Amino acid sequence: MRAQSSAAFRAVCAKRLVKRKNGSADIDKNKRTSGLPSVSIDELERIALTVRRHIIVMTGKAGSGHPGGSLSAVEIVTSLLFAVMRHDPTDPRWPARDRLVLSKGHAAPVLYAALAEAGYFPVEWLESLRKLGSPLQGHPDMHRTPGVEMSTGSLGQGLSMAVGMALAGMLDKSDYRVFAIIGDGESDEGQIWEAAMAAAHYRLGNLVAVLDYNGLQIDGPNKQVMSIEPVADKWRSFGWHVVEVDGHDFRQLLDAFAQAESKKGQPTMIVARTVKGKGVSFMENVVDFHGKAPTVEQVESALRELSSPITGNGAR
Ligand SMILES: Cc1ncc(C[n+]2csc(CCOP(=O)(O)OP(=O)(O)O)c2C)c(N)n1
Ligand SMILES: [Mg+2]
Repeated sequence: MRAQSSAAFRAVCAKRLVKRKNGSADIDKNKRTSGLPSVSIDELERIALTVRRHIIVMTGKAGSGHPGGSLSAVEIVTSLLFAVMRHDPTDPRWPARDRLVLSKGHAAPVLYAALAEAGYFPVEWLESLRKLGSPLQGHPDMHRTPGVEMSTGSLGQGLSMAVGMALAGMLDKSDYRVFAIIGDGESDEGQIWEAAMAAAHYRLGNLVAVLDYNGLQIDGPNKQVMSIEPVADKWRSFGWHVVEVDGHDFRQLLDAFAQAESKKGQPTMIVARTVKGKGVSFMENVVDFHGKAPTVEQVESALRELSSPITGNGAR
């Protein structure tokens, strides 16, 4: 049950990301993207496939964890770490880095898999998920794991911490940007809306949140537990710029992130419609796989399904 190795990807990506850093820091401090090589959609889709396979293998090996909400966020996290953010896996504390806060911290496997692929730590670490003493605990721990920006898991808090980071960046006159990923069940927390109000009040144009809108939470559909509709209107009424996308379509996601970058003085919310368990037929839209690991047989079956990339229109 070893995770699929993709050293070639990591080498390509590490080179690109370092160039990204130099492109910004050495060429022109104020130009974030000048002279940077672009990442192809094909390449992103291949990385997403690898990340999905890691999620299955790691949770299967751990015998616990949260595969459903990890699989729904694969394209969101992959876009950020491989195409959008300015960061350097060889220098995780680089002061000018963009920050990513996984507010829905239970989806740690997707973050760990993408960080490993980006080169923050060896892919072999993924096999230690949730083991006693491992750097990869069940929820992200900023003191243990390179690339983890904020310890999360207590739902509702991550967005507030991202607001604080964005405010600090503004006060320091730094041009780093802050990204936060929240869940739709997590949106039941009142603290999310306090953070929403504060971000608009402080005109945090350097803050982008993504809602992983997979329609399910821990024990059922959001619509039954606590509907968040009309969610786009809610965020607009809180003063945010809102973009709605298919959260598994890289083109739509990258367009939305580009739009967010051009918005000054206003935070952006990307409402990403996703499928919980995306990519594995017996996990898709199944509440049970919120917090249940696949069995050995299910790992084998899932890996057979995850043999070719998912393209923008959902086809393989
Ligand atoms: C404050 C708090 N209350 C309860 C939980 C337990 N919990 C973990 S995940 C989850 C459901 C989250 O649903 P959602 O945000 O939709 O996550 P996703 O579907 O993306 O996995 C709950 C209630 C928690 N982690 N924190
Ligand atoms: Mg959900």
